[in-house]
Amino acid sequence: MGETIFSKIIKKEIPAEIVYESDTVLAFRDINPQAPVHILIIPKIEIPTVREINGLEHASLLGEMYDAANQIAKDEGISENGFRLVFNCGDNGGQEVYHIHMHLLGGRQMQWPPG
Ligand code: DGP
Repeated sequence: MGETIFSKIIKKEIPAEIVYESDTVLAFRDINPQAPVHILIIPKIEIPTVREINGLEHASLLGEMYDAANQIAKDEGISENGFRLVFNCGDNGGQEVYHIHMHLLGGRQMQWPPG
């Protein structure tokens, strides 16, 4: 399994603006923000895409990622007005980094459908 830029961020080999960290989850600001608040929430273990997620194995990890998203949304002051959580998967999903990541976007009115 190939190492991604996110593995280097987890190991603190390259810098990122980290906003949340636990033993299993890390969250940092997206380098190319698409909204006033744009944070990536990632597991510390390498899972390339959502396709490799298995409910039995990863349930608690996913729960932690959603807990982190809710906590960060509160910390960033976007919880009450609402926000968007997105996992891109594979080429058609627009995934660029093959280490699963939840995008937390907020601070403006989101549009639908997405591009
Ligand atoms: P996706 O297209 O869903 O794979 O999103 C990947 C996101 O990762 C994209 O919004 C830009 C962000 N990104 C890529 N490289 C870096 C980096 O080195 N640092 C940070 N903070 N974000 C990055």
